[in-house]
Amino acid sequence: MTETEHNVSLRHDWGTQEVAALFTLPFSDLIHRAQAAHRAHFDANAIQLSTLLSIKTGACPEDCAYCPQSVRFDTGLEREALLPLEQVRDAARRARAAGATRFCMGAAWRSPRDRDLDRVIEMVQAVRDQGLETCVTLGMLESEQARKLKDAGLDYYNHNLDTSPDYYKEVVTTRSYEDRLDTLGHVRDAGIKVCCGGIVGMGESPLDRAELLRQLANLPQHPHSVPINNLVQVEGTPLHGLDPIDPLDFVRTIAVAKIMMPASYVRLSAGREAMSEAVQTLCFLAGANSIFYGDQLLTTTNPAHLEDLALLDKLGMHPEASPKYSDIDSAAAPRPDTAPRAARTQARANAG
Ligand code: SAM
Ligand code: DTB
Ligand code: SF4
Repeated sequence: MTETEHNVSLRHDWGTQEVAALFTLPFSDLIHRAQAAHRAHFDANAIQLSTLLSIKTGACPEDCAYCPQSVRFDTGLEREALLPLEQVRDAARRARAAGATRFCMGAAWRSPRDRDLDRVIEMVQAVRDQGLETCVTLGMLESEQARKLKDAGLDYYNHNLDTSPDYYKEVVTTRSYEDRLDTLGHVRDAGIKVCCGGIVGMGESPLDRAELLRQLANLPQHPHSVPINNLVQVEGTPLHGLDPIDPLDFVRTIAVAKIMMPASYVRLSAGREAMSEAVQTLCFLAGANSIFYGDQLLTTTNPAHLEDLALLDKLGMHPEASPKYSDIDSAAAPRPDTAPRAARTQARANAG
């Protein structure tokens, strides 16, 4: 299917009430609809693996209330300058050896300076050379910067809307929702695939969650990848100490995202460490088909990668093979210590 044909069946005219109504469906009906939407577009047993690396850490001038990297909050985080190229290359090599197919580099900037962008472009090229898809998240971009990244071969740009327009003002004051939408427009116009999602568990209302998803689905194109983060509460940030979201409301958010954007990868993103295997499994049932994979997110921890492989194995699921580099078979990644089941999973993955 071409991109245009593909988009014909996708809706961009969601109304507030109908999205809110999806959230209130009986749980079983909601999951059934999300599974059906998911299976129309994807192998329901394959999970895409993306590994994160913070290439520039801390001392960010923005005031995002959820973020441990803002210079305004005392979170005890040590700032780090832009990493040397060799260190990025090594991390990418390790990620690929562990079975990731995409490598996402994050920088704690409001927006990149041109000389920083040139160094990031070298990193993108080094990561591509390792046979990985590339993603960066560098803050706000001008259109010319987006074009330079496209020319360097960047596959994805991550820039989240984070929450509803109304609630955004409560969480971030140093930039606006419009700023975020402008950057997304530059990325899209440059022909880079968009990775855009948000965070739940920030004290937002159920309507804010519905509105975030409505904003995402009503963009001119659905983001190729939709990360749904569960707030990682870090001491020293203003959002530390909030009541966490009910896990079933988190699952509902994943399911509604999949129903509204069925052809997009919905990523079960930050916050998995605080989730049981059962809740993560419900997220997969609800149509999540991507995870951050590796022991570290940007500045906080993530489940150990062998634990993730063991969970997929237990569920009869498998890592998605690289869509771009056909020589890479993620299912050949190091397996957890469950050889007979692992062998079955791999045989199934290879057959599909
Ligand atoms: N500085 C750039 C920006 O904000 O666009 C890129 C890096 S920023 C850390 C990338 C995304 O990480 C944010 O948009 C937010 O959605 C997510 N994030 C940051 N802190 C988080 C936290 N404590 N829990 C969950 N997600 C978080
Ligand atoms: C996204 O949506 N989540 C990632 C990635 N995009 C850049 C970041 C999660 C950060 C969690 C807190 C931390 O580790 O600093
Ligand atoms: Fe800076 Fe990004 Fe963190 Fe906001 S989310 S404080 S822009 S690193």
